[in-house]
Amino acid sequence: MSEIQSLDDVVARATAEIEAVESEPELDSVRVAYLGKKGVITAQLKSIGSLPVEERPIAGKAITSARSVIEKLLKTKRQALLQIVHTKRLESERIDVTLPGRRNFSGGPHPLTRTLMRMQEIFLSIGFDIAVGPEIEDDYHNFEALNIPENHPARAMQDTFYFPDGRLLRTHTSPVQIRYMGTHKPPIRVVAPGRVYRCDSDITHTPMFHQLEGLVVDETTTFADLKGVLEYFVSEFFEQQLKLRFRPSYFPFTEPSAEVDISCVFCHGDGCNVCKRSGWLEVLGCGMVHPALYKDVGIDGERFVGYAFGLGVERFTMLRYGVNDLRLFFKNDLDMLSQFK
Ligand code: 2NM
Repeated sequence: MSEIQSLDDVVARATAEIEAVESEPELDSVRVAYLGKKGVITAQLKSIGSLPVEERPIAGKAITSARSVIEKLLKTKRQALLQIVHTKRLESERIDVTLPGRRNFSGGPHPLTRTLMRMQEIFLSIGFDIAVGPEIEDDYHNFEALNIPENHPARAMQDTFYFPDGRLLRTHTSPVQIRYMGTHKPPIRVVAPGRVYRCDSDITHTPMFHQLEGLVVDETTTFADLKGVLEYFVSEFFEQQLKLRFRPSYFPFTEPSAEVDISCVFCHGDGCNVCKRSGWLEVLGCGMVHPALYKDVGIDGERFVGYAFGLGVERFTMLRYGVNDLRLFFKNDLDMLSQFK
């Protein structure tokens, strides 16, 4: 009877200890204390041998039943502890699926790229080819072949970026057309878009800018053809019927040469701030190809005539999108660029 009473105490103590446990390692030490090799219950079982034979079955039953009660308590507690760990983990890893998603910032072509693509589409649609060439050029293709004399100011160090070996960064895309004439026979219809470089930097000039130049060479090409193509091009580009005004000018590579004004795309000729109340915007240079350019490329200047023109891509982009500062194109300011998507 005394063993049974003390067994009840053991179970009561074990129950209280298991109840108080807060972690699995703690629970394990309680288990060892009661059921381990040197545990309380194990000691009780060992002591059965010293009891009188007739008491042994009763004591054995009582001890094993106490053991199974403790085992059951341990098992239940272990499950409860696992449940707490699980709940805590679910809580900490909770995802609020109602939160708005992270924004996906998508880029787009630079406004100058968009203008270049738009210009090329227009010229492709009227039968022009597109040609590109090196940005590092030699004196021959950039100046000499274009009839630009040795003493011309454009050749000076303060206007052109020279490399120590005499090569240079092209100052216009005309060398592309010189190269094109060397590899293609007339009829020629080609535009050359790309980067060009000049030693110039102020609010209206950047050391690198973009040009698109055109060249047509055929047997019956006239200045009237040039006027027609330019009028079609600028009207398509600005999506409005524009008037053109040709003013006599001079370029070494064309004769005669002209500067081209378009009726103001903002005030349509009435006069505004952009056109300085003149109603006109200067946007192009052009002329009939100087016969000297045909000499080295093997085109017969008696049989063929041609026209050429050149324009600044930045200027066209500013007019089309209403950008009032050239330098905005080169700052990579996302607030500015994201307006062109
Ligand atoms: C201009 C004005 C006039 C031009 C000439 C050529 C070439 F190489 F074919 F002869 N390309 N572009 C030209 C003519 C460019 O820009 C204001």
